[in-house]
Amino acid sequence: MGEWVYSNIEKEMAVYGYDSVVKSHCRMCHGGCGVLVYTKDGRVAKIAGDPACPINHGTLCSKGIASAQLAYHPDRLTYPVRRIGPKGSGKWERISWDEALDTIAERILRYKEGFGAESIVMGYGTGRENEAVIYRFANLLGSPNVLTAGHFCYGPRIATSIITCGTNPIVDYENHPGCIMVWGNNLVISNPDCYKGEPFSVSLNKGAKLIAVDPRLTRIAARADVWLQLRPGTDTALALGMLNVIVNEGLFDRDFVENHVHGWEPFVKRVNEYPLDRVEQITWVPENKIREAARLFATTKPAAIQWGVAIEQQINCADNNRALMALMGITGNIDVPGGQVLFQSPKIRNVGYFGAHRMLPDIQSEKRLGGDRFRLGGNFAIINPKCVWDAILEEKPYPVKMLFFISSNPVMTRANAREVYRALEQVEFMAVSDFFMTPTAELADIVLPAATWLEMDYIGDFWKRHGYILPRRKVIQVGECRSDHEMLNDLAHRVGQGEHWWDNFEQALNWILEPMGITWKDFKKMDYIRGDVRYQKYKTHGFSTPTRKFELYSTLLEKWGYDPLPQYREPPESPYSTAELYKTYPYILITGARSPGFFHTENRQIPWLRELDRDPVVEIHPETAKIEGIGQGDWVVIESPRGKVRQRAKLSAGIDPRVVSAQHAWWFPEKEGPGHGWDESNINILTDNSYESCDPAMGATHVRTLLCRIYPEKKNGGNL
Ligand SMILES: Nc1nc2c(c(=O)[nH]1)N[C@H]1C(S)=C(S)[C@@H](COP(=O)(O)OP(=O)(O)OC[C@H]3O[C@@H](n4cnc5c(=O)[nH]c(N)nc54)[C@H](O)[C@@H]3O)O[C@H]1N2
Ligand SMILES: Nc1nc2c(c(=O)[nH]1)N[C@H]1C(S)=C(S)[C@@H](COP(=O)(O)OP(=O)(O)OC[C@H]3O[C@@H](n4cnc5c(=O)[nH]c(N)nc54)[C@H](O)[C@@H]3O)O[C@H]1N2
Ligand code: SF4
Ligand SMILES: [Mo]
Repeated sequence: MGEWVYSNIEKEMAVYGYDSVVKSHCRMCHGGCGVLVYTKDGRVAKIAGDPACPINHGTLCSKGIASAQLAYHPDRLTYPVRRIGPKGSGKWERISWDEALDTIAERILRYKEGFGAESIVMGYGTGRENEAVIYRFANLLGSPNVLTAGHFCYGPRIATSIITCGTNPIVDYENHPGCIMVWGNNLVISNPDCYKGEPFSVSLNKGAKLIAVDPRLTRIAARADVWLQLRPGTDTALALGMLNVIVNEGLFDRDFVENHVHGWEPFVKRVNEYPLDRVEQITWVPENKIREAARLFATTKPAAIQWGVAIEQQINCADNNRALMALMGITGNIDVPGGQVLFQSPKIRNVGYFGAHRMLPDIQSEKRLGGDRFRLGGNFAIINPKCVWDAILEEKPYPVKMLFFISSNPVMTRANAREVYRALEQVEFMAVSDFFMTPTAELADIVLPAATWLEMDYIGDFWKRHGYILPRRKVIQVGECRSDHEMLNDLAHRVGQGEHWWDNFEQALNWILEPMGITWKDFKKMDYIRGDVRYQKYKTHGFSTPTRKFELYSTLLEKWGYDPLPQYREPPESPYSTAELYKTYPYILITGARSPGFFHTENRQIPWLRELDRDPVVEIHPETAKIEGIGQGDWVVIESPRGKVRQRAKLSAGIDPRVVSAQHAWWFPEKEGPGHGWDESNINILTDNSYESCDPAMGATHVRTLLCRIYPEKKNGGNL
């Protein structure tokens, strides 16, 4: 393979006059794909997939290919700025890095002294491979408050798998599962976390059976042997129904159940509370389909569940995860080739260690916002965003004085966006690090210009659980942009953390790699390193849980005061739990299905990517459209009890007529004015963040199970 790549590269270089080709590691999404970056006259001229990379085998998505349009975008921030007018005025002046970091450091020290380190909240959104440095900085500062998307994204999968079996089980596509159950996930579009759509598609082409659990007829659902079109938010009931079939028909793995699980009897009692007639009523999925899927999953070996974020953005977040883990476990698919493997990382200092979690004193960790309310989240250093907004707006339980967002756009991406906006307007001091002046950055006091993946050296996939690490190599420098790693390393020295940091970030990379006896310079010459691959490790070591077993019955959840077994709760807003409201808001609203070119709020200004989707789109069934007088492509108003926004209608027979699916994260960089239309189509104006509506253990907000009404914009006089 390697030879093929290089002979072609030489030909291409000669024909097109490229001056170099750098092997690197894309991070336009959660990252992962190996790339070849071609340069000409010192600039990136082309990006191609690296066929020798074990993650993507030469394939790339549209975002990876368009990376240079991000790096060289004319609107990019290329130097630090300070706001000189009122918040949102759009008036900024250029300052030096020294002045920017000195100002931020001075505020940090001032608030720590006056209000305690907990009054400073560090924040990021989804994973950008900077989370380990952010946690390190916060923990050493003594702040237990790092606001991430972890309450309703990926954090729940990690937290629940750690308490159930010690780590996150990853689908082993390299050994081709015989059956794949894709649950609330659309990986051929989203390529999320540890996964890429390509190896999944290869396993399908090799003949894997496919079950899809999704309220929409996605491309994956269209290829499925069984498609379960469930009512949004009823996943736990569906999984318990499938478990009921597997338990009562004796389709489980007896050896695994007898020797390796904890809590079988109470578990069986619980699944018996979910007979299929009850489950059909809750989920809207016909009994026979549930049975067919359960049998197919349990009797095809090996089998795996490809789970996605949809199961997490609900009141049943933790229990959805736990019920799906029970399905993986009792069918004997944990840690077997082609099943779900508890992969081991290479022997380096891992993200948890780098994040210095152990260095946060207990007395500070006890102050974590919402830690006593959402105890599963709190125990994994994850906080619910509303706790931060309340601490700013009402100073409860103590005042938060400073926010430092490093790669997040919370006015677009967190529930109840108007409350988020108010909190950001009110907070005493806010710093942001980003590529662009986003609606969130517009409310900051200081904005720092961040480097893209093309502008940094780093150990790619360091945080993932698939067992690989790959070098990301710096190719270019744009303006004064700096990586978040270098920026925080520098800031740490200014707030008295110097002894725990390095003279430059290359030394940090050396420190991470040190246990393997190599340096960054050695690693830079390598393609990748993979941890040891061994299966069924539990047979000799047990699972890394309090009982050393696979905990169907969670002893930790019990200790923290929760039901130790998965159970179904009706969504906080639904045709059944809020029947009165349903009369006025007669559709179930799901939000956030991904589109290929965007990454949440990102890329709306990238020409190749905006061309793929010009406008925000809401999917509705043609019958619903007819009832509401909506035509294909019309601008429509979507309204919930909390507000309304506009998107364009896309009619699709692949969605239940009672459900509508709206896109999230839409703003319009091309619009004049500091807000750039942040509240016109932002679906999080409609979402709910009340504590009662969140998952009680994890603190996840239910951005996928709302009620709404929908009507043509013109009926409303054209104004919102
Ligand atoms: N209604 C609804 N809301 C949702 C979702 C949904 O499905 N429905 N999904 C949720 C999920 S799963 C998530 S994870 C969150 C994501 O929430 P966020 O992470 O807040 O979303 P992004 O738009 O990706 O914001 C990232 C910002 O960081 C910048 N950025 C990107 N890379 C870097 C970097 O390396 N360094 C720095 N300093 N800046 C960088 C980008 O320009 C962008 O402005 O959104 C959530 N919001
Ligand atoms: N291009 C692109 N890629 C991305 C992102 C992006 O914004 N754009 N975001 C990244 C991030 S942070 C994340 S978390 C991942 C998420 O990636 P995925 O996990 O693939 O999530 P989604 O595409 O949001 O949703 C998956 C499916 O869940 C379905 N769904 C909605 N409600 C429910 C429900 O109640 N139950 C079930 N079973 N299914 C439901 C939707 O119809 C959708 O098809 O993608 C990552 N990758
Ligand atoms: S899937 Fe992610 S890592 Fe791969 S090319 Fe696309 S953006 Fe880059
Ligand atoms: Mo996410």
